[in-house]
Amino acid sequence: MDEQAFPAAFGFLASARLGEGRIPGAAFATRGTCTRRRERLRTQTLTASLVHAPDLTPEPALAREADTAVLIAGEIYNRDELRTVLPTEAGAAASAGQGDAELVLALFHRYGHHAFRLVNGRFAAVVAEGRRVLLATDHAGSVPLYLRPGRGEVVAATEVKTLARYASPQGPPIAGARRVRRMPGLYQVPAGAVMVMDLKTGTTETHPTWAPPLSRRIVGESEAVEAVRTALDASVRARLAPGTTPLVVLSGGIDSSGVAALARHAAGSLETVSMGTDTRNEFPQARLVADHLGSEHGEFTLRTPDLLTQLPHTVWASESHDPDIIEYLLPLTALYRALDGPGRRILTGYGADIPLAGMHREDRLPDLDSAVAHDMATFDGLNEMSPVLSAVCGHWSTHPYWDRDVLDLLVCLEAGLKRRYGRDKWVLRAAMEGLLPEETVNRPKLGVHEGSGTTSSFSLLLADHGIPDESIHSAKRLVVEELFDRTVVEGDHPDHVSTGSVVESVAARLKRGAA
Ligand code: AMP
Ligand code: PCX
Ligand code: MG
Repeated sequence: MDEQAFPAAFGFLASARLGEGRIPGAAFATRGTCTRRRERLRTQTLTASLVHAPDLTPEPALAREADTAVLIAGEIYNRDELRTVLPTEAGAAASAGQGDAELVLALFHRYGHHAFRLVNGRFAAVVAEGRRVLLATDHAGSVPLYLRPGRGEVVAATEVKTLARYASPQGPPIAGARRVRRMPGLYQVPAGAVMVMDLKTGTTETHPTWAPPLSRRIVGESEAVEAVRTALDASVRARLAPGTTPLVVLSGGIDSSGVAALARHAAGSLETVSMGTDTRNEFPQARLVADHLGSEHGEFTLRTPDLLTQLPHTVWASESHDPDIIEYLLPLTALYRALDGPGRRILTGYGADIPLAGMHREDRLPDLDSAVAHDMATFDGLNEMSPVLSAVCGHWSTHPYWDRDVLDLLVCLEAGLKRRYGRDKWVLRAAMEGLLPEETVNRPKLGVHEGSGTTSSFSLLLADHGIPDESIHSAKRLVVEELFDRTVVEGDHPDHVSTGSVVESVAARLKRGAA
């Protein structure tokens, strides 16, 4: 396994405690090796179970100097830029392969909690110093981070299921943090935020480190196209592991095809994989791109009933109970689970439709910008980019469109650049011209849940259980919530939770309610 293919840690369960600490044990959905670590500081002890790729040392995920300790899951994409603001020795130490925790530690010494305003990455981090504990997420909250706050001890984890035993109704309320369904006393750290807690008093402050741009920029066509191509290219390059062949999950739409093209040019080689079901696939469109780029391409087909049996796994991994999001994530879960063999670093086109309003299919610009503003204001807490979705099979996934710089740029482009000449996502399509077949650049694309037939098969399953059309969406919500309660709150393994029986019980409940 190539060392560079993975971050030093995929996730953690950590405790920061005044005095002596106990090392918490954890059952993660993330597949990997668990390593325990303890750092005794002057007034507190930071202990952690880190889950990481087998055969790799998690040491670069931890750093300690005097009375400060840093723990990080995930990775940083603007390392070189960050090093330029550090004193030469700290910059040199951080670049000597000592890892992202070392880099965060050096930034923290210089900027305090404001350090997290500088980082462009996919991470969740804990900093312990004195009697303070800091919990930080990346701008997108793409690695979910949960906590049980308290006086004397704070427990934090990248999977909330590992905190289930810490749930308690007496938990103090916390301003600025989201509560977790049916897990009283547990909270989720907001996207783009650092929470600072005082272990002695139990008080908490939440500082935002990022917010989606609200303003829009008027930019000429060619300048906008060039900026998008440059930003996306840098984002893809930052996500490649040197000396390895990138793997892109390819639907054949412009989003993932654009990532595939840039990855192919940057790395010199490429692997791609597409999935479909027996009711629907986009294999020809993906194959066209794969042939054009000369990638080593794989296809696999899933039977629709087999796809639906994976619903419990999708909820268990993402810890999301939003029915629309679960529908988007279901085919991806199936795809990641079908990629057997050793863990891989995977690039996806996920998320491009949010800043570009790609799902919005009409010409009116006010509605387009309403969709962008709405989606950018509501993504937090949905966990749609959780690394656990692929890490359940030992893979590390990353999403170039939600790179902080790419996202800032795409969101703030005026709506007329997003929908132009009757095309959706025009600026992205124009940026990819010349890199992809003309047909790929111009083709309007279905969402992953449509292209793979997920939406229709989930609806059909509910209809087969006698649920009337007008109740399908609310029934989906009930099914997904029940799956969350079983696999996340109660800790049942998803292999032992049957989608069919949950659907049956929801159908019965709805019938009783209607009677
Ligand atoms: P979409 O909104 O369809 O672009 O879906 C999000 C991302 O998931 C895509 O950009 C691809 O990276 C991936 N994806 C979606 N559908 C498929 C598929 N059928 N096969 C492989 N990857 C897919
Ligand atoms: N997508 C979208 C994102 C789904 C919408 N999420 C949201 N509004 N928070 C994308 O890839 O951008 C599909 C299938 O389309 C997933
Ligand atoms: Mg898309």
